[in-house]
Amino acid sequence: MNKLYTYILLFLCINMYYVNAQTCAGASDIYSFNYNGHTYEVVKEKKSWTAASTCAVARSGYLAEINDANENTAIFNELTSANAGINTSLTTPNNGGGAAYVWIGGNDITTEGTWIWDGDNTGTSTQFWSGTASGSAQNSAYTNWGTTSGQNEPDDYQAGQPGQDGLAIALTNWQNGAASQWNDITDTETIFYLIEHDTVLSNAAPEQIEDSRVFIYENQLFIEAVNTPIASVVLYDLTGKIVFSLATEAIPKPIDVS
Ligand SMILES: [Ca+2]
Ligand SMILES: [Ca+2]
Ligand SMILES: [Ca+2]
Repeated sequence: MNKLYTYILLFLCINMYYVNAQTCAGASDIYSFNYNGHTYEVVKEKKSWTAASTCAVARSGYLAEINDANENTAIFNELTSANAGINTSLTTPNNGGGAAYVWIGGNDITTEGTWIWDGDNTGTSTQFWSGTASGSAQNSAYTNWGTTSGQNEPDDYQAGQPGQDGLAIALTNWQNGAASQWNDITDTETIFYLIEHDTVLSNAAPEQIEDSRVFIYENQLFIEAVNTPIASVVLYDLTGKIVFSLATEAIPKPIDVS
C-alpha cells in the first residue's frame, strides 16, 4: 500500500510540473546557465512582461533580479554567447531604439516612477529606483540604466500612450545606452525573457512519460491510456486515506478534484 501511495503521489507531482512547464515554454527554446549558485533560463519565445513573469513562476522561478555588476556581466556574457543562440532580430521591440533586449524582473506598472523588482509579478517587492532619468536609486540598489550622454533611462518614452513600464537588458547598443545596460520598454511589447532560480537546477532532462498516465491540471484529473490499459485509479490524501477509487469503466474524463 505504501509503495502504491508513493508512486501515485510522485506520478501526479511529476506530471503537474511537466504539463505546466510545457504549457508556457518549449524545452528546445530554453538556454540555461549557472552563476553564483543560481540557474538562469533564457526563454527564446516572445512574451509581454506580465506573461513572461507568469511563465517564470510556472517554472518555479522569477524574472531575473540583477543585484550587482558581476551578475549583470555574467548574464550579459551568456545572453550574447554563441551557445545561447539568440537571433537578436527576433527580440527587438518597436520602442527600444532599435536594439535587441531580454526582459528581466523590474517594472513600474503599479505606480509610474516606482521601480520594483517583481519578477514573480505579485505587485509588491523592493523598490530599486524612483522617478525617470533624473531619479535616483533606492535602498542602495545596483542599477545599470542606459547612459550614453549622462543618465538617459528610464525615460518612460511616449508617456501615457502607453509609456514604458517593463525592465529589459539590452543585447545591442541604442542611442541612449550600450549593450548590457538597461532600458524601460513598453511592457506589452513581446520579447525573449530571462528566468532566475535561487538554486542550481539539475541538468537531468524532465522525466518523459511514454506510457499511460494520470495527471492533474487546473483541478482536473486526466487519464491518458497509451500502451498499458489503466485498470483503476485510486487517489489518496497526504495521510494515506483513500479519497476515491474508480474502475476504468467508471472514470469520467476529466475528474473534478477541486
Ligand atoms: Ca539575481
Ligand atoms: Ca514607466
Ligand atoms: Ca526607455
